[in-house]
Amino acid sequence: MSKKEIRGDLDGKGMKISIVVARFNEFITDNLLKGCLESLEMHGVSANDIKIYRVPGAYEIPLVVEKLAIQKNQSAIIALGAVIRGSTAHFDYVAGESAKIGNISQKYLIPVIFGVLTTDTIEQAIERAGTKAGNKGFEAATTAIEMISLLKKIDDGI
Ligand code: INI
Repeated sequence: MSKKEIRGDLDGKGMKISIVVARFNEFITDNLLKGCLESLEMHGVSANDIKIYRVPGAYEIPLVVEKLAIQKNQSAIIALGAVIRGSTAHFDYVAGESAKIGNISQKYLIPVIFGVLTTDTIEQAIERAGTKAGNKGFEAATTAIEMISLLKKIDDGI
């Protein structure tokens, strides 16, 4: 029996991307945004097709993501934030709320990518924002492009 494996490509030409980025822990989220934009540019997404929405903290991300998803005019939405347990008494609430974007993705059938760091320490967050452990923002953008492409293939009956 022949098997067919389908995966998304990494050609971002023509894709329209919205980025929702939290200002809280801005020294981290700025680096996530930098990595995210680097990946989008590297994969051919036009600067004219990128919109950046700033929100106060990760807790506010889902509302703006849902507001954008409802418009149905974006290829994907990328959420960027940094929730650090060490300095957050209500870590679980903030991190848990930000993760609700998964439900929005499924409700509106649009890739919503979780580029929110949830770490125990500031050091871990720094590592994942472009130093030792890659850049989660870069990964989020690459994932967005791959998922847009994969969904399109399904739409095209591939
Ligand atoms: N928001 C974050 O994005 N990261 C955090 O680590 C954080 N801490 O530490 O509390 C944080 N809090 C703010 C929160 O996201 C809301 O903006 C605030 O509670 C107002 O609704």
